[in-house]
Amino acid sequence: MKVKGLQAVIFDVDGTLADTERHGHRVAFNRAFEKLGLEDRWDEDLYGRLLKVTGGERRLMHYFVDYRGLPEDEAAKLAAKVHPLKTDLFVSVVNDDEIPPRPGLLRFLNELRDDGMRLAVATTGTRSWVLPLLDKICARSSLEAFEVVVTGDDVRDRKPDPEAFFLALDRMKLESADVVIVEDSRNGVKAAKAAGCVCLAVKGEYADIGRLQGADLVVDNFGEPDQPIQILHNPLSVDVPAMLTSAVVRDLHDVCLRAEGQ
Ligand code: XBP
Ligand code: MG
Repeated sequence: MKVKGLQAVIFDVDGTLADTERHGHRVAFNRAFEKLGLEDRWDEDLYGRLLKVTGGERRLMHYFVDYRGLPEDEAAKLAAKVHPLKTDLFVSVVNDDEIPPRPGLLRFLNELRDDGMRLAVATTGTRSWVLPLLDKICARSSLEAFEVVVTGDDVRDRKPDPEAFFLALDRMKLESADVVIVEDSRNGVKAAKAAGCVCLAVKGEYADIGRLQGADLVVDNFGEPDQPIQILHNPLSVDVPAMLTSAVVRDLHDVCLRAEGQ
């Protein structure tokens, strides 16, 4: 099959487009616990450990069973009660607080768009906050900025399962070899590789470099003129300048596919 060359870039949301977890989602979970009269509070360290489970409701279930010792049926009921409230509270965080895009992201998105690249989002998060967050971050309608937005509402399985990425590919009528996926976490990189795609990791606030090694290139940020990127893992020795550009992503894609004999 002749590979058409890079057609699209698919972005994860949490940790990739913005640092939403430590001071965003975690705060919303704690506000939900408080509103429901629960004693639970997730500090920054505990939340970092709980992030190994993607999907807020599944994370709550994991916490109530493994940390609070509740029976599964009770834990499931409580998670189902907390999560919708947390989601509403996170929408307020998105609307009221400034959750800035990661450094260099908007420059990178504009470069990709100007270079004719199709753009999509595939996240484990809940659609009711994803769309307003994308609107705020991209300072334009999310559906203008991204051709396809796949959220946790659209899939049964969460990352590291690749279902969200396969659905994005299906909706864009593309194959795995046509895209590069941008992720920030171990679960996200595993999902991208399980989808058979080239993966660029922009290390997230909670990610451990050692656990991003499955990615084809790992950097610390998207890069700005006054904030050059640091290369954290470059197994294919791709030529990476001080900022991520469309040319770098195209080169990464070409080098990876050549290395895979495609
Ligand atoms: C990150 C997640 C989400 C968020 C919380 O997804 O795992 O669950 O932590 O959002 P991604 P919800 O990195 O794929 O964007 O509570 O809506 O799940
Ligand atoms: Mg993420």
